[in-house]
Amino acid sequence: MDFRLNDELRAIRDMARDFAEREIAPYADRWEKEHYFPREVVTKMAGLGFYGTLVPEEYGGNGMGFLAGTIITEEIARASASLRVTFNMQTFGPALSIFRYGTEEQKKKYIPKLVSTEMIGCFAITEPNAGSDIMSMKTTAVPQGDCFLVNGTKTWISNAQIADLCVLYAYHDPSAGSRGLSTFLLDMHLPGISTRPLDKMGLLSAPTGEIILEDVKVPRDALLGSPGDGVKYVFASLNQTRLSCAAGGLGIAQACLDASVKYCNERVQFGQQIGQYQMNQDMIAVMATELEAARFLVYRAAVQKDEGNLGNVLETSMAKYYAGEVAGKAADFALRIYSAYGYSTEYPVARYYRDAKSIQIVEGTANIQKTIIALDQLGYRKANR
Ligand code: GRA
Repeated sequence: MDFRLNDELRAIRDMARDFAEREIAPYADRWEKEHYFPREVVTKMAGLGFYGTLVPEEYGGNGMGFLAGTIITEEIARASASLRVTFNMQTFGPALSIFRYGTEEQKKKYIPKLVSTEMIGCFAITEPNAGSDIMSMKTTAVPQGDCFLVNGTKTWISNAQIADLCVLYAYHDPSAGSRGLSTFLLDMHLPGISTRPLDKMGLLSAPTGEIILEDVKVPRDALLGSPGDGVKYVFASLNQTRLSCAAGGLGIAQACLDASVKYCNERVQFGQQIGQYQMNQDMIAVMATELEAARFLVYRAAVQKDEGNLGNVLETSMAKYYAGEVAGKAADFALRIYSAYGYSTEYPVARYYRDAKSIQIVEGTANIQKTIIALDQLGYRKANR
């Protein structure tokens, strides 16, 4: 067991941190206010290889691995939690699913364009009545002639309104239970697809929307992997995107700690810096310790994946659950330390507070992660596959 990052990973972390501090942090609050998705910055990140970590060179990636991808996500989230979402939409979700299950033709067609961000990706699981309960989704993709006829509504889809490619989960045979679920590489520019933007509390620079699918004719070769394997792919994909989401939680918590330390050393009340007060020291100590504990959980899950264990659902769920809680608490503490200035939009702390809540909700809520962990511990359902 070695707790130190090697030289290569330290260099990647420093590069991502430097990029985030120069190109993202100074503008993040303005972008949020304007609900602006800075695609030009995303393109720059692609130029640095940030979206190629899980993909080998032959498909335009750099194969640096899960821990590298995790560290990059963390550093970007520290400056803007909205921009951490792009890692799941390009790499941890679509590119990795296509790499694992796609045909050679599909890999060549899509992966290099996702890595370079020439194509913006998304994945569509959630529906108005299928949130935590994935399997109750209603979208169908029924075989018809040389196509699948797709109908349904997906909601809370990151990138819905800007995506070129969507990894869509839908029932090709609604009567076949979980064996009726399949996965499709949906060209978002096909006739019959419309989108509607959704407003939300935070992550305002990350577009979110509904996708409405009305008699969309999807060609047969858009099927990913085998028909009926959708259930396997959707849970396997969530087990990778949850890692990147957890890394986002680390970034937010680190931003909260950084901001709190700075303010504790600046702000003077009752004749001394507020960092001199033990009640603030308590919060700083708890934030620093819990963040470090969360980081070890997240990095361990990433290292396991780099060792080939992509079915580490238990450890990934623990990492996602705990990183979400730590981000939420760190944001709460930062707001207490900043008080009225934390509540104002003059400082980024209010943004951290809004964004931290998202980590407890997306990619499976905190309660879903706890359910997965508890069922495993109680011996009711083994988490790791
Ligand atoms: O036996 P079977 O053939 O019927 O299959 C079952 C099971 O074996 C079926 O799924 C299979 N399965 C798996 N297969 C491979 C279950 N887990 C796995 C796995 N890890 N790998 C149904 O299983 P079940 O046990 O009966 O499941 P369930 O009781 O229906 O639900 C389980 C559970 C609650 C854990 C699940 O539904 C779940 O994880 N729900 C959370 C939904 C979620 O995470 N949504 C995220 C939406 S995407 C998103 O938020 C994007 C945000 C973007 C961003 O910001 O990053």
